[in-house]
Amino acid sequence: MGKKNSKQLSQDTIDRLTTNTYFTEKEIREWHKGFLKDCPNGLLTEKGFIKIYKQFFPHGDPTKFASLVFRVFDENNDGSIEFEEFIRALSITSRGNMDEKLHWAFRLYDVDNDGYITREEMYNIVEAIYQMVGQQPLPDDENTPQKRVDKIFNQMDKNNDNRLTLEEFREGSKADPRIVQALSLGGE
Ligand SMILES: [Ca+2]
Ligand SMILES: [Ca+2]
Ligand SMILES: [Ca+2]
Repeated sequence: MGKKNSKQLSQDTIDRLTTNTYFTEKEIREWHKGFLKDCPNGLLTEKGFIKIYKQFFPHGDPTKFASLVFRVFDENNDGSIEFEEFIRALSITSRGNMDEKLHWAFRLYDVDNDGYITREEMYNIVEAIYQMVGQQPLPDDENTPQKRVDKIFNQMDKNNDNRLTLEEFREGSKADPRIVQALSLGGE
């Protein structure tokens, strides 16, 4: 498949998306209209993506978090989100089942894509969430990013090798659903 005109929504694309996502054809067409309104050339750039987040988090700085989420949306790593990538990500984050959401979240946390989440990677995300909501943790706060990460890690890292596999992440998140909730910030 070559690079098609990204502005047009072909029947092929619609069929593929209705098969692979939780959206109906009608919803997909609606989303496409809105997508083109925001991105007239059919491609959502990182800059545009950050701008959308800024509308939702006017009191904080969502730049870092939005950049991290952008990576997960941009499946083919070409530096922009095309409509299909947008819909697939939206389908999982808004309507996906627990396993799909967890797998998606795992990809978000695993920034270097090596199949493991390290403490640093998790710290990175938690810190980005704090920045986004504009919350300044107090030095003695129970909930500083560092303390939260250590707590989550100790709970999840069953074999104590200082990195989380998808399986450890999945089991740990099921035991503590707040982790998944934190991720739907911006999803709904
Ligand atoms: Ca892309
Ligand atoms: Ca990693
Ligand atoms: Ca481990």
